[in-house]
Amino acid sequence: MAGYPQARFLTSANQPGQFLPDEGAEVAFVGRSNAGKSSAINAITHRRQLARISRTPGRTQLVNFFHLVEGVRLVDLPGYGFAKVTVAMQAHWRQLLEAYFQSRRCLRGLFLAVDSRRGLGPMDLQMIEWCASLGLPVHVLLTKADKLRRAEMAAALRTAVAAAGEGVTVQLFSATSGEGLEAARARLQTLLHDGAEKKSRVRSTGGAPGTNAATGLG
Ligand SMILES: Nc1nc2c(ncn2[C@@H]2O[C@H](COP(=O)(O)OP(=O)(O)O)[C@@H](O)[C@H]2O)c(=O)[nH]1
Ligand SMILES: [Mg+2]
Repeated sequence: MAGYPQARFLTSANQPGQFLPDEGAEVAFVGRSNAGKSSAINAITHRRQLARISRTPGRTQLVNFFHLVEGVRLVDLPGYGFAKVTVAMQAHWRQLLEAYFQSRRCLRGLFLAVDSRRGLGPMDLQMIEWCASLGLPVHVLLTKADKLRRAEMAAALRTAVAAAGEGVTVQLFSATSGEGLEAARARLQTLLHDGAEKKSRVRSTGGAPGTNAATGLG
């Protein structure tokens, strides 16, 4: 498969009012800052330009929408774990993510990018828990697998599968080597076609992860 030749950047949102109309289907990418989200979107779509856009400083704190095919979008959500973040920025990020997750009936699932060398951190686990409470499927990409030896890859996968828990799918991925690329595209297609159809998502959840002071955005 050659990717998504029609993929293109649509818009960035800094507040819920700027989200695109809630129609069709979308899958959102989330993870720590630098985990490899933008590179994964680039590799999966096979469009270099997209990753460059979502790496542009200033856009990393925004919700970036990409057209994939007719009626279908990818969404690059602002990353977490960045050290230099003010309390005001954290509050803004939480509010933006909560609004996004709670308002998008078109959201079919989440791709969670996790650096395969670091494994799942507390924020990743909170994100998984939060999605479970919303009935949203999560697929973990263990990124930068090209940095690991085969045995290390197997160990990283085992550890992540155990940490992520039931109902979460996990795979090794490398935007550089193409490892896991077809598996990721297949999972994306499955989510877009069979993912959670949100009728009325629970509103009274614990809210977005990131309440602890050590949590930065990126
Ligand atoms: N070796 C390697 N480096 C990667 C890979 N994916 C991303 N990176 C690097 O990791 C850094 C962060 O990637 P980026 O996609 O911008 O992460 P984001 O902040 O989650 O969007 C960049 O320097 C990338 O070149 C990969 O598969 N292999
Ligand atoms: Mg990025």
